[in-house]
Amino acid sequence: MFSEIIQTELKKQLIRELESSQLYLSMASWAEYKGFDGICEFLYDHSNEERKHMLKLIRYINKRGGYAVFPNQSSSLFFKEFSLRSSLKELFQKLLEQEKEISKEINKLVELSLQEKDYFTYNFLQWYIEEQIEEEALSKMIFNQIELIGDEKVGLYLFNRDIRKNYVTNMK
Ligand code: OFO
Repeated sequence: MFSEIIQTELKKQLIRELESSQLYLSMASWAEYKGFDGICEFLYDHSNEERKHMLKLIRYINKRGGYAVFPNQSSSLFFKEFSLRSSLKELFQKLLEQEKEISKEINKLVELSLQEKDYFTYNFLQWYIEEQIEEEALSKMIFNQIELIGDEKVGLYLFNRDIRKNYVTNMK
């Protein structure tokens, strides 16, 4: 049974995925503007991934007989922006915090699906758990590297080059 409460909470999660996508898009634009051509590709790619996570939720809600509606355009999520004055370290710190926040919400959803005895949703959410484990670990690893490099220009140059080589899946 697909309860109202599960539907409502899944809809909130699809908005969070859209928020992540929007935030990473804003970060990608920042990185491109600053000349980090590898980092920006990573972030554009990450933004697209988050949009796919949102789509997956929309399709699931509708498949179960719900209706995945969107908030109206005055919602704050359309203004998620990464400040031009921020640093690269702040960018990856924010990204890590965002991923941790999403993991927390996924955990709550899993708990709710068990309380509601909705094993279809419980099963559906396993994919998100795997995904968050990977994304949190990757974000943490990148943040640690950035902390290590600091303002060292050669280090930043190599990092920018390596991130393009190692992590970007959908190159232009
Ligand atoms: Fe949607 O995977 Fe991260 O946030």
